[in-house]
Amino acid sequence: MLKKILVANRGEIALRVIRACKELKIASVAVHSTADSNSMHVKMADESVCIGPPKASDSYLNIPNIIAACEIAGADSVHPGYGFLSENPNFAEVLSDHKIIFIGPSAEHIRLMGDKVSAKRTMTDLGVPCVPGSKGIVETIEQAEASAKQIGYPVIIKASAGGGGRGMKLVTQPKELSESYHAAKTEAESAFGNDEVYLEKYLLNPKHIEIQIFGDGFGNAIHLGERDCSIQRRHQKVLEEAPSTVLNEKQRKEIGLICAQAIAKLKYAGAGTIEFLYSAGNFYFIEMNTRIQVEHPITEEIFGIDLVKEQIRIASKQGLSFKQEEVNFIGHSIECRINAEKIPNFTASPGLINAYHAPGGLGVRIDSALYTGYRVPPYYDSLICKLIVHGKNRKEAIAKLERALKELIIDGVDTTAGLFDLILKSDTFLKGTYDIVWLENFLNETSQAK
Ligand code: MV4
Repeated sequence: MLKKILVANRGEIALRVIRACKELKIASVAVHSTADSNSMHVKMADESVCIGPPKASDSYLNIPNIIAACEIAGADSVHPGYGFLSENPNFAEVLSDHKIIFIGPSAEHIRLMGDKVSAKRTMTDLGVPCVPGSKGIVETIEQAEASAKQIGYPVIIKASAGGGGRGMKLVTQPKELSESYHAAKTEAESAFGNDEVYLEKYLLNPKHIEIQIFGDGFGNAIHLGERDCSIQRRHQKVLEEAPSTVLNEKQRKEIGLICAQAIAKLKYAGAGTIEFLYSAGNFYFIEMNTRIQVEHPITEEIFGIDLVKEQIRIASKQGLSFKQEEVNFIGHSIECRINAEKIPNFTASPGLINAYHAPGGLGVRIDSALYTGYRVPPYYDSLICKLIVHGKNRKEAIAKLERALKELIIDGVDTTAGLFDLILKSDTFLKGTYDIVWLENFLNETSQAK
């Protein structure tokens, strides 16, 4: 087993990893910028190392500083959390050069999935259904025209180095293609230093459904069902739930098995998420994330499995603690992401937390690094609290959420918590038939109603 894990992250996910370390009797090392000296993750870890000034590029993203922190603390491994260096193949490589274990997949697998064209080619070859599109990178406008004609409009141009919605261009008619193609390449070059783009059929109003997988690195892999992450605003997820209201047991088993088999064939090691667009009963692969995700708790709640502990087990070459046939999910779980932002424009709202009270009770979980007297710094992600509920069915989960939201107090900064009271009253949400465009339309309608 690993002996000392350095947690290369901050906020609630750093706490999440430290908690897993404590239960596994593994020593934990927090790293922090000078803006985070008073943060909960620093207080909760066994020891801490300052890694630089507030700017993330000088601290949480600074690879030499993090390696130095590992050396100072004598850490044998690093958990990257999500964001920051979690999907940086160079980081995984440098750690391995220093004989430090990266708790995550190999640099090769991170690189393979970070490049969206190679990810799609790999998944296609492994029998995973993908969105119809160009055969690899589109090198010229002539190729783009031929490809778009074959796919059929509307098409979407995506940057191979992009992902998560960055660097995409929707093209509805042939006459718009040339301008969009050149603009997409220029934007991709300046955003990612790589102008490679590819084309896909643009799917209208799909759901975003993702499959949680784990590989042990030796050719064994399992899936832990799906999460419906369709409720989002500007590519930021707002509320996630598991299981999805639109899948039956047969569909779930089928897509889960396809994913697990692909991951096994790759000899992938660690946690991963395979993202699909889901439309008219069909799954279309778009991207794979090679990290633990923000919304992992809803899978933990319904399966009763600690995903971070499984990551640590895999990194210490102990394999998974369970087999596919030994696990099943129970009930329904929902996560609300509460951000320090002011509605309706979602502008950042950092500042002093005057009062904080977390809800509790059966089936209510809070993953947060907040405490009364804490000052939310202006330098990082605005996520300050995840409220997660688990009920025996969706109706009970919704009732618990409604109740828990009433108990939650976050005073001193503006938050997005009020948004969830509105969402929970919507018929479309209650039916579960929402798609990826639903929330933005709903927000426009409700703000007009005022
Ligand atoms: C798409 C799409 C429709 N058709 N690809 C946005 C994030 C990135 N992961 C992929 N995205 C999309 N790709 C095709 N071929 C629509 C989106 C999309 C979306 C996807 C998931 C969640 C929210 C979204 C919001 C707008 C667009």
